[in-house]
Amino acid sequence: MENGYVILPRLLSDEELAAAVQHADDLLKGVAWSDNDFDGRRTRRVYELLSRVGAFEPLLTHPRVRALVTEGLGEVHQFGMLFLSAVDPGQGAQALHFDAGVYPLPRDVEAEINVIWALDDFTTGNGATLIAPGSHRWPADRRPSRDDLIPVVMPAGSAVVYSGRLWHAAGHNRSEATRRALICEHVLPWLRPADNHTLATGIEGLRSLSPELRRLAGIAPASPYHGFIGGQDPEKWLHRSILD
Ligand SMILES: O=C(O)CCC(=O)C(=O)O
Repeated sequence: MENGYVILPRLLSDEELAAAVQHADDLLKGVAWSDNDFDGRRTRRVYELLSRVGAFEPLLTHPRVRALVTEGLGEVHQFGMLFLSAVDPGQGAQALHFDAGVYPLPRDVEAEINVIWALDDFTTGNGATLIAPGSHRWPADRRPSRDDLIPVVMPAGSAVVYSGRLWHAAGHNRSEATRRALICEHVLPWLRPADNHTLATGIEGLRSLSPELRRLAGIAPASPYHGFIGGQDPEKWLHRSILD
């Protein structure tokens, strides 16, 4: 609450980490570098992960992370942007930003709680995420200086959970190896999430998700009527239409 982030070291078992890394590598096959400076022209990104969750499921639903996100946003929330990121050698530091900056909300509204899962060790040399501790409480006109930043150094299998108001950026990868991460935003249920998960996942894809992931895909109504389809809870609608 005070610093705007917490590092949860070594949350994954060796088996879970190895499976997640293998899944990441499978998804990254044939993926080209991004075509813009913000994402990074030496960075590969994979989106639409809810239609190919695979070995990422234990990361997306990890109870320690889920508890923190629920504490910050309440029981009902949804994924915002969700992507696999591979920061390749030579990728320079990303532009500093805070994720909730996409919403025209006052700075004191906590609209997002986000997670970066380290699939490789995050080091000062390979572009560990840079954060400005406490910056989630800064006024709207304050920007971080170099002295405000620290790297999120953590071993593979760890996660950093942080406020969507925290200033941060991917660091400069000066190493010889790729730095892979699973980045998972969670937003309040009445906001439009950055990614369109329902369209990307499709009706059959949504049905095949676990109930928890389906809720996080945006199926849980924000409140009665808010998010309904055909006048009812989309969870009921999805299952009723199987029977039709
Ligand atoms: O990869 C990272 O360390 C952070 C990436 C990030 O903040 C973003 O792309 O929005």
